[in-house]
Order: sequence, then C-alpha cells, then structure tokens
Amino acid sequence: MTKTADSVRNQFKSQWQKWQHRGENLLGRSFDRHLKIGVTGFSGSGKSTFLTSLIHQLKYSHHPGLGGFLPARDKQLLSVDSTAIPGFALFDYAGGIAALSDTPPRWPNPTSEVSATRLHITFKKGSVWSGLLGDARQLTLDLRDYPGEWLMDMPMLKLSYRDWCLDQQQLLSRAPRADLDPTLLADLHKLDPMQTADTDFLTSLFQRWQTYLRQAKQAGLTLLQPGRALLDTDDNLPMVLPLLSLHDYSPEQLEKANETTLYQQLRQQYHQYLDNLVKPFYRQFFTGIDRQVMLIDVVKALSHGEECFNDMMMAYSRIIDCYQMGNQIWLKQLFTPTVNKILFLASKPDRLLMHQHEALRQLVDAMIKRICPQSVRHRIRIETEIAAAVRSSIDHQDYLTATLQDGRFGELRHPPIPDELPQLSHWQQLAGWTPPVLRPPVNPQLAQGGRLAHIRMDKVLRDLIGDKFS
Ligand SMILES: Nc1nc2c(ncn2[C@@H]2O[C@H](COP(=O)(O)OP(=O)(O)OP(=O)(O)O)[C@@H](O)[C@H]2O)c(=O)[nH]1
Ligand SMILES: [Mg+2]
Repeated sequence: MTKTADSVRNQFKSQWQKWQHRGENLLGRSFDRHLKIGVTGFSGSGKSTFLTSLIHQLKYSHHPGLGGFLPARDKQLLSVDSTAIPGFALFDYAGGIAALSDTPPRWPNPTSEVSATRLHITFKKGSVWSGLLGDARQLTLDLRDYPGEWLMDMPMLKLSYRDWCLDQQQLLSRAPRADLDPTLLADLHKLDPMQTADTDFLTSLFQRWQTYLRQAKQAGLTLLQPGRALLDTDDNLPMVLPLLSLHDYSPEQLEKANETTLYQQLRQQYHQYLDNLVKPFYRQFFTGIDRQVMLIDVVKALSHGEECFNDMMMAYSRIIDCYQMGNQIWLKQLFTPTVNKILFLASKPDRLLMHQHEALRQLVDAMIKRICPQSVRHRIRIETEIAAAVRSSIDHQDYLTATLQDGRFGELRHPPIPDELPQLSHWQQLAGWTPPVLRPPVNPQLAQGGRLAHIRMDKVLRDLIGDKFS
C-alpha cells in the first residue's frame, strides 16, 4: 500500500472512530453494555450448575457446540474475565468446575448464600467495519445466584400474618399436605390464638414444622414457606408458624389481642422474618436486574404426579404475580422493577430422549401461558426454552445411557412427555416414573478449559445476550 493510501485510510479510521464515539455518547444509556442477569428458580432446579456452564461456555466459546450463538460461531469473543461484585460473595465458578472435573465427577454444591460474579467480555463487533477498523468492545454481565428455597418467601411479602395463616390453612387441608403429618396438623389446629405463648413450646412446635416442610419437599411439593426453614444454615430463624383456627376470630378481635398471646407473638415473629431476612435479600438481589432466567425442573414435577405438578404451577404463578409490578406498591417500595425479559427454562432435559425435547418445550410454553397473565406479558418479554447445563446422557434414539449418581451405568427409558398441560391419560402414562439423578460425565480436562457438553446453552446465550453483540 502507498503512503497516500495509508494516510487516507488512517484519516478515515480516525474520523470514523470520532463519529462512533460521538454516536455512543449521544445514544447514552440505550447503548447499554452492562446487563444484570438474575438466575432464579426453586431449590435444585439447577441454577448454580447453569451459571457454571454459562460462564464456561462464554470463557471457552471456541469449542464446537455453540453454533446457535452467533458471536461464538463468528469468533467475536476475544476474552472473558470475571471479578467479584462489591457487596456480594464471589460466585464459586472455580469450585463448580473443580467438582465437575473431579474423579468421579460431582455436581456443584447446593447454595447457602447469595453470590455473584461480574464478567467482562471483550468482543469485536460483527460488522465489516469492525474488521477493517480493528474495533474491540466491552460487554459487562453481572450474574447472581442464591439458595432456591428463598424464592418461595417472595409472595409472603404482600400477606399479613393473618392472611398467610388463612392461606396455609387452605393448602394444608388438601392432599398430599394433609396426609403428611396429621398429628402435627391436628396439634396446630388445636392451638388457641388467644392463649399465652410459651417459648419452649413454640420452639419445639417450630422444629416439628421444619421437619414437616422438609418431608413435604421430599414428597415433591414446592410451595413451602418459610423457605429458609428448609435449610440447615440458620439456627436463629424467627419462628414462622401458621395458626390454623383464625377464621373463628374477626380481624378486629385479633388486632386487639394482648401482646402476650400466641397470635401476637407469632405475628411478631412473622414480621421479623420478613423485615430482617426476606426484604433485605430481595432488595439486594433484585435491584437493577434487567433480565431474568427462571429455571423450572419440569421433569421432576411431572414425575411426582398431578398434585405436585399443580403445586409447582401455583408456586411459580405466585412468583409471577409479584412481577405485576405496575400497581404493586409494596414491591415498588422494596426495589425498582426493571426486568424487561424473562426466559423460562426447563432444566436438565438430558434426562429425556432427544425426540421428546420439543414436547417438553411446548409443555413449558403451555405452563407459562397458564401462569403468566397478559398484564405481565405485555410489559415483560417472555421466552421459553429448554437447556441442559451439563449433558449427562447419550441418546440412542429410543433409550438413553448414563451413569447414575451411585456409579452404575445403564439404559434409561421414560414415558412420553405431554406437549400440553397433562390430562388424565398423560398422568396414567407418567405414573410410577422416577427419573434417576445422573452423574455428570467424566471430564478431567474441564479445569484446563476443556469442552463442557450441554444441550441448547447456545440458544440460551442467544436469547439472553445475543442482541448486545451487534
Ligand atoms: N442431568 C442433569 N442434572 C443436572 C443438571 N444441572 C443440575 N443437575 C442436577 O440438579 C441438582 C441441583 O443442581 P444445582 O445447580 O445445585 O441447583 P440449584 O438450583 O442451584 O439448587 P440450590 O442451590 O439448592 O438452590 C444437581 O445436583 C444435579 O443432580 C444438568 O444439566 N443435567
Ligand atoms: Mg445453587
């Protein structure tokens, strides 16, 4: 190239960069290269494993298998570095990868505290100009994780203690809850809200309630409150217990009850729980979140039968209700709602045959249509997908092979997955099906940047952040 051609090119490049920077300044916030993503879902839905895989896929995007995420396919990603976010513990990506690459491989540990990580992604723009101008850009992603048990506390924020008790009473009167520990439920029914509270008695009752909630979780139920009572991590939890005979009293009678009564004491414990634990968590976790991934273990819900499936639908529906923020003053006071997209994701589809994946996706679609009211869908972009963070099975068209958690290797088969909300005939087909917990595949190279096999994580990346690379 001649000197003149070189200087014309440089002049053009510098002029172009000036225009570009001016344009960026003018566009200001709409340029938006900083996204805050909340990964949410009930306990065991796969949040931490999903985050570990998502970070790994971005860090090592040169591996095959990300064709659906164009920035990876077109080799636009130049580097991905992670740092901590002030005020949060660092999300344990390294620990997750160490577990998955261990011998034998393990899953990341269940989560006991809020954590987060900030990814600094350097990429080149996908236009012809960027090739010519050597233009590198930054996208910053904040990713947050937390123990799933805490999610179910969110709808409690808009209930008074009395309303919560009445709701619990309804729930506990129906199977399968009513059959789980009839003695405890009878004892709760017998409690007189106006009797004087005895701390030792309350402590032992609360322990029985905790055991009951854990039993209910084992049985496949989701709508379990208070969520933190399911974890072993906090010994000093306020005693959030339902009184089941409040309908015998008017709200005024209850309001006027003496401070020493069971009703007033438990009411105080309920508000302490919300004020000291639940509100600070939601304020910290949800403030400023732009996009949300909501993981749903649909396979588990299907395999636990109709009542547990409906319970999970009700639980998610109550969470979604909280997103009708337009007129939810109580939530607005807590944090400013900014979520503009929710991606509902059926997790762990590697437990199903490939040719059933589309049925699973359609089922998630049907579930979301049922639980997401129009008012939410008008304001928040809702998408549905299925994705396995860590593909742990091999598909042989009419059966799968996989290693189970206990180390046995074998063939897996399952009943057909309904592509709509299950009807009686579907439930009959699904009866008796218990999908086993799989062991992650052997992958010692992972810690050195080896490929982490997945299902449709590229589509998730496309839906979640694909628009930020154009
Ligand atoms: N087969 C398969 N199993 C998975 C996958 N992801 C998670 N699991 C299983 O689901 C379990 C729970 O996953 P986690 O990532 O710990 O779930 P979580 O939502 O973070 O759970 P909490 O921390 O308790 O809220 C794991 O221990 C695995 O058994 C996946 O992609 N495929
Ligand atoms: Mg977790």
